Amino acid sequence: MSDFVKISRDGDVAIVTIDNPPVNALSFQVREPLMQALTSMRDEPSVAAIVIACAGRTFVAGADITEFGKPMQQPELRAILATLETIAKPTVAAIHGTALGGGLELTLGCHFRVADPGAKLGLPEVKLGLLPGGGGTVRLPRLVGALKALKMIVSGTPIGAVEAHEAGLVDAVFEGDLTTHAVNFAREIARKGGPFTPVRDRDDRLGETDLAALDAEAADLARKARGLEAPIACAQSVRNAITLPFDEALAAERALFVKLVASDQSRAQRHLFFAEREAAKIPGKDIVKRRIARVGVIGAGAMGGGIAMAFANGGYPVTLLETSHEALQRGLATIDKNYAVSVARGSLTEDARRQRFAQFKGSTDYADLTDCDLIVEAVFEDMAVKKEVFGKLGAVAKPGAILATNTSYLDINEIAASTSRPQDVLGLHFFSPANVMKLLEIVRADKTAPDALATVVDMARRIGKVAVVVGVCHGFVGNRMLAARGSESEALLLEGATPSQIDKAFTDFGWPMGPFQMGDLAGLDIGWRNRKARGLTAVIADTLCEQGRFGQKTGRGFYLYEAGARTPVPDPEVEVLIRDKAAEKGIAPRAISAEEIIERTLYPLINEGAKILEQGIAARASDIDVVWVNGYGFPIGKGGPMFWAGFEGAARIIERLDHWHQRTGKDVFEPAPLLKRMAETGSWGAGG
Ligand code: 3H9
Repeated sequence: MSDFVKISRDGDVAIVTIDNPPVNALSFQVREPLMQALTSMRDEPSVAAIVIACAGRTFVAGADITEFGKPMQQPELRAILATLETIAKPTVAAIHGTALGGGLELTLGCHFRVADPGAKLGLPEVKLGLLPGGGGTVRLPRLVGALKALKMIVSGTPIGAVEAHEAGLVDAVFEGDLTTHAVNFAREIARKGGPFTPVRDRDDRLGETDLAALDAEAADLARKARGLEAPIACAQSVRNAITLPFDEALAAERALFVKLVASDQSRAQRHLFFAEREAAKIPGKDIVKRRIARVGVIGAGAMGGGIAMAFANGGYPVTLLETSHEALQRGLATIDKNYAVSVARGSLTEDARRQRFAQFKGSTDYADLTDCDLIVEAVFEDMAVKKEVFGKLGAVAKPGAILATNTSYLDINEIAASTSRPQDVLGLHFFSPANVMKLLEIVRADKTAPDALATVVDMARRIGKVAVVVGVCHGFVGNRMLAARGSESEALLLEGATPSQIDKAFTDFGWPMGPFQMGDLAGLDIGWRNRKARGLTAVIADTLCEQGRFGQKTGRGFYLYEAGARTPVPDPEVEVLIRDKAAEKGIAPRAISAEEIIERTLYPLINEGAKILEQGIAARASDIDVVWVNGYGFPIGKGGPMFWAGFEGAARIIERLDHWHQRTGKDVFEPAPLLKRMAETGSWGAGG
């Protein structure tokens, strides 16, 4: 017996309970006593069957991720599974909460699996840049078929208990006390008598595999992997399960796992796993939070509508405010249409659609916001307009209501000063489309009260957002760094690169799209307006906007778009424009390599990140990574810009920045002191 694994008895059934809060990860401290418990119960004549269960809120949620990259202490999970498979008495896993990764693999070493109706089962290793390394790719296809296993393993998305039951992964789903049901199930099976076939020897479902269909699916997945190695290794390993004898397939899976666990991509993805959880931690965690029962959203345009949907999806009733009845009806109709699309795609049931839509109350009267506990404005990005809104909110909102602005750039301290209650004001910077994008920059203004901040950090989790707390500056973390990237993308055009050449360097690097495709998608007029307000220029982008080329919405931007299509088509007119503007500035075009494109655009971005850290706008380097991966599509396999800087080496980054600084004299190239310290110490400091 140990603190982490306990054995109890219910008559002739032994219950082995794992108790390693918070998620029962299979740490060394669990594996050792678990192995002992299983061998002793195997050899105990008075035991007819064994149930493996977990204490606390979940079944085993996987291997202990913190152990990866360190020498693995014995026994490993593989050895536990091999021992489980020597047990002739029935073994039953009782699954509640989540059985993930090594947790699900542990259940696959059992003869049977029973589950609570709310349980979720999956192999999410791919999200950590890994493949299941405890036999999951070889055993799961034996229960659910190769195609279903491939989809589960390559997506990493868990399935519910009912689906798992239908698929053959779970043998029974029980309402009520799961351990009692599992014990009765085990006893009944033992009474009927064996032999009981371990999953490794069940190959009845392997014969049904259509290898051509499997290969087609794997090829499609490889195409979508965008340079990530893990999804391809997952697909290869599932194929091995079909084409190789069990032990050979298992050995091949192990070899792939060992290679991946040591890879930069997996290190990067594991960094992100912990970075996301770290980002949600703010000082004063035990602070008493305010209650949010109803949310108000001002503005029912694309942004406000998306924000309102995000809240409704998280279960909050929403009051949606517009200036006119027509605008309100238009906004509500768009929301309704968006939900209908989700129903048509099968991601939402008709019932859920009705429930979500019923959360909305429309209004054109500020007085209707008096019962809201959190009010988010998403009106026009203009300081005077925002101040007017906050002035009205100061008058109508109930005492203690949190007043949030969705501004992307404006000074929230100035906005807060326009109310009589600056302690209640903060920024909630959603990313478009707000009901889809995971990132939420929570902006703490100088006078924001700690309990207001803590309340919205909790709220963010409830609506499924990855929250990062940032400070006030122009563009906060994400857009401020984006500006550094943008100015160099434009400079590269003038020096001889084309938009498609730059965008291709980005997609080859692993981004979903390059800066010009992204600009066209978001609308070039947004940046144009913002530059004009600040007296800045971007000669190519400004000229395109002057010509009414705002991007996809006008069918023309840096690229051409056929009616209704989103595929960018290079436009010779734009290339002529770029060369003309370069000639006007006396810049002779030169050949520019993909390597230079990446370094010229991303090194200044990292440099800006270092300045942001120095100024305390972000608390940790890893927070900046979370912003870039979740809000801007920075490739997960590189871990975010600040983590990737570690791969590149700060000394090299400084050397290139110095070089360009001498050539251009631009501030963006002036290396931040923190970057220099990174070069000396190899760390950004906290969260690096
Ligand atoms: C694997 O299994 C490999 C095998 O195939 C092969 C082995 C040979 N390890 O997310 P939360 C911590 S790979 C260590 O906030 P929730 C987490 O950091 C693994 N720590 O809770 C946090 O710590 P803190 C495959 C872990 O309720 C705390 O637990 N499995 C692990 O929102 C609470 O986490 C996965 O990838 C872990 N495995 O969500 C599943 N998991 O409080 C990973 C969590 O100090 N886990 N922690 O910040 C999850 O997806 C979610 O944690 C879960 C709970 C859904 C379980």
